[in-house]
Amino acid sequence: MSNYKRTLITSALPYANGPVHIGHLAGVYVPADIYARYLRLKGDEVVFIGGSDEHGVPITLKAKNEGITPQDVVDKYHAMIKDSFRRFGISFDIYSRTSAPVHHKTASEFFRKLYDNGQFTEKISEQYFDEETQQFLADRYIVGTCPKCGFERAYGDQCESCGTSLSPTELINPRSMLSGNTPVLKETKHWYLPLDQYEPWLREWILEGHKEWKPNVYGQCKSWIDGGLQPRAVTRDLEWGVPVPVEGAEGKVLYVWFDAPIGYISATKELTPDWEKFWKDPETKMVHFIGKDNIVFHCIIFPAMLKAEGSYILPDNVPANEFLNLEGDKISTSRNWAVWLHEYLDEFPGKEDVLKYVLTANAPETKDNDFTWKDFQARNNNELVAVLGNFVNRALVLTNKYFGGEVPARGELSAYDRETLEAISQIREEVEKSLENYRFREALKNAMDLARLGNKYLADEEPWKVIKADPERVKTILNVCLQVTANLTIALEPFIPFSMEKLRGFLNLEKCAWQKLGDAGLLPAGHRVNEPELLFEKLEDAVIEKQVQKLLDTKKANELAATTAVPAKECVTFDQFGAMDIRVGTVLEAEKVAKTKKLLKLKIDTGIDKRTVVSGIAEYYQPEELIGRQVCILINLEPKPLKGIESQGMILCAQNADGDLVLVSPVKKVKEGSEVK
Ligand code: B3M
Ligand code: ZN
Repeated sequence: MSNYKRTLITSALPYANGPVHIGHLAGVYVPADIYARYLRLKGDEVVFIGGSDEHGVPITLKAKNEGITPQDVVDKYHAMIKDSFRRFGISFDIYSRTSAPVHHKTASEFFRKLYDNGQFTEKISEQYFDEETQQFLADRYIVGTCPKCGFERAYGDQCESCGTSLSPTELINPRSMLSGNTPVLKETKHWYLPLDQYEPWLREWILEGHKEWKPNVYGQCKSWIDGGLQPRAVTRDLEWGVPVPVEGAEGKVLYVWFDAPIGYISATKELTPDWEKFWKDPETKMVHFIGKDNIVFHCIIFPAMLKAEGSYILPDNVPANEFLNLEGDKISTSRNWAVWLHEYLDEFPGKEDVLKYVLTANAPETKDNDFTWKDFQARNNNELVAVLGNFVNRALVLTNKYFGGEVPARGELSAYDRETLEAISQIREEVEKSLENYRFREALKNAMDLARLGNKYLADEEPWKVIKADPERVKTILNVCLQVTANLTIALEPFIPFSMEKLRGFLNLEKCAWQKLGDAGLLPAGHRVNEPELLFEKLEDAVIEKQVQKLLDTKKANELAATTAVPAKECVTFDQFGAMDIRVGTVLEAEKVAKTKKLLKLKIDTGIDKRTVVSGIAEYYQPEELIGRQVCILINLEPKPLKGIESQGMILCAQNADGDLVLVSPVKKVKEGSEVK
């Protein structure tokens, strides 16, 4: 199958309008990184391309919301994203950005070539225009009422309440987000890529030629193609982006989805003067790692662009992943429902590999999956610590203890020894097959199975018991264990590289080529190993609970933000209001009312008298913290017995939308008995 000479790996360019989270990692960067590391270990020629997508409405909207320029936005997030990837160990050969001059030039020339060759159609259409700001409005700059569900803040391209995708002219009562005015329709000229003309070719190339693509990818392509492809506008009336390099196109830029994938080409150019062999030689295998929402752009639109240009290769595969959810809910930047990479790196220093491991073991390869902190803890404690870490640690500790750190020679082999050595010799084929087919979770499981086998072998053979009676036998056992360990440094290298580097340090072993995997003599007898440290640490409940609590707080904050105030009550007269006698008082005593959860008994100095009030605030305030506090009290409310205590008035509280009660107090101290009116 593979007569390719080299591989070009691209990973989707994240929008530089926010930090990256575990969804990005699991969907795109972790699998792409595994693949790149695997190929490099094999000695293949490979480039792994990444970069920030710095154009498009997501950037300009963020800038508008924060009152800064688009350049400020992309500078901030590009630096942040790049740094997080570096710390996490995503092994890009280059991490570039689409605001780079080389990209503007490359994208501009690409467009111009298609334009000169007559590959675009021109069309004049009516689009919304804001007369006050003198601008055409991108879809996301128009809000209005959704024609389907009546939601009043639907965007020009989608209603976020009911999910319907819309076009701006479908909105009822459209308003410009820039000025708030009603926009007018105005004619504007744009350039279109006539995708309809590429349909027969796409059908042939994908539906006939790439039946091996993942079912989710192939299926989406098929439904797009079967649904009938329409000409697609590749220019926009916007200021931020790559200017359209055509006379009479002032105030227009390339559509972000036209320029962004060209970013892969620009980044390769920035990386090496020899970039053309990666993009124009049919012996290069190009693979795009992306999330499922990007499939149409990478399988249909970008290939049609490359085909139109004529000198570029096409992707060999597009192993797009489904989505990762977080604790049962869709990851969302706007709702802050995410585990942010930069926060993880700060909160779990030295545990980059743990996250990589968990995201791979639970990768959303064939369906959406869920990340939970409990699963994260379980996989760390039960797999990385209890299996892998435990096994290699015991093998190394015992070798140091019994043989002064020298790898002992194998003697006569038992059937169990042979079986274990046999597993070593088979591991490469298994892991390789999964990796070559982009089944990364299966590949990781296969590699971990070798650790499981080693761990079981060691536990079954019990060298710590055998050592007294038969030290010769222990030599064989530990030799077998050490060969398994050495092989693990290769098999797991693409997945958990930081830990395998550490392990090679303990083994005193150089990094081995992938082809060495399966060799049961990686560590010759007499080779000296070092004293090991722990490879992984157990994660305690408290650490995990803290993360879960953080998410619960987010959920609560979101719920609160989404609530609306209860409707206003009917009018009262001044007399009715004046009839209520509200005073400021000071709490003198406070205690819980026995056998109740909610009630506190308070003694209040009202300035007129000292009276007892029973108040339902025990779940929100401790008695001690109330003493000396000023409160507002309705003193002419009819007395009422509560749990056998006569309550003489009512303490005023604000009730939060989530039900929490908060005492209302004067903002500075006033004399007891002061009227509240
Ligand atoms: N920035 C969209 C996204 O983050 C986009 C990917 C571009 S890849 C060329 O989903
Ligand atoms: Zn709607």
